Amino acid sequence: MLEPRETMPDLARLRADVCARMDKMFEALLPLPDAPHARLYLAIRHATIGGGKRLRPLLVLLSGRLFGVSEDAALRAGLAVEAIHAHSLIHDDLPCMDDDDLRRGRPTVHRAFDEATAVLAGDSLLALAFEVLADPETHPDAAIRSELVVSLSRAAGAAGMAGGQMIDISAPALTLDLAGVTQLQRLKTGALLAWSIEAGAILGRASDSSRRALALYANCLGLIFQIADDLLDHEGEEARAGKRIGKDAAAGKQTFVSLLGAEGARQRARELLAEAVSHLAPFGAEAALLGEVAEFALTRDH
Ligand code: GRG
Repeated sequence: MLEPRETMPDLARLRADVCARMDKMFEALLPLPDAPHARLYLAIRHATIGGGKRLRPLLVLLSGRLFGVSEDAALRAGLAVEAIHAHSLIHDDLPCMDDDDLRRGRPTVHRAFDEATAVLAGDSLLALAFEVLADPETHPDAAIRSELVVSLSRAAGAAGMAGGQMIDISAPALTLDLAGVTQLQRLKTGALLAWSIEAGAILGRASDSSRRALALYANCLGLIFQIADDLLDHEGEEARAGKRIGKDAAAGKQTFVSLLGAEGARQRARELLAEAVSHLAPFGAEAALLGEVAEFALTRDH
């Protein structure tokens, strides 16, 4: 059990608990088979266990708490989005995309294993996400499970994250302006973060007005998260980030930092933080930790 909200005001501690729970859940779902394809399981475990900030499951949990959603249900939906996130990182690191050797301070999956295994590990995680969501253990009501599956499919697919990745790949040739970069990041990074917040509302049968307020908060959060990512890519440390930095400039991509300057981007993120918190007003003190997540998204160092 995670500690109850009353004794757990500290976001860092709650996040550490979510990290531990995610590791345990992935361990339980991915036992190593005594079979010829055990290598695939090793690769998936490499990508999912023992790393990452687990921001997306944390968001499902905090959003779900606003509507009385059980921890178990929220963390199952959180695991589903974390599986898709891991799929996207494995595929993004491949030589045909970003060609990276380091992720979360460890060799990327195609480096630790090989390219074909990395493609299959990413594919398997995409499938695992929907297996978990569609399981009655996630929610007894099939209509709720179906809404989770449909909305996550949209967030991950061509109209969401994968579409954003397509624009990103084309970005050096497109010379995007601020509206273009915002649109790219809303899809590539924002769609899964927004789904994480929406998932808590779906599980808790939240009202339309609550969903609208959370969607506005999510939009700000996604942009804050991406501006922080751009700043880390611009001025962070590789050892701390656990991944190669300075990639965007080297690839000739437009980012919030290249368009606004580092200080301008930081200022824009601070404005978005104030706006994000304002959208949480209808939920009162119950939503304080979501406000802290938005602050963490900006001040994080990796
Ligand atoms: C390959 C379909 C496909 C999509 C790839 C999300 C994505 C699209 C690529 C990831 C590349 C990247 C570094 C994007 C910037 C924002 C981002 C998603 C950063 C990583 O997310 P964190 O910081 O990672 O939450 P951790 O390691 O903490 O889980």
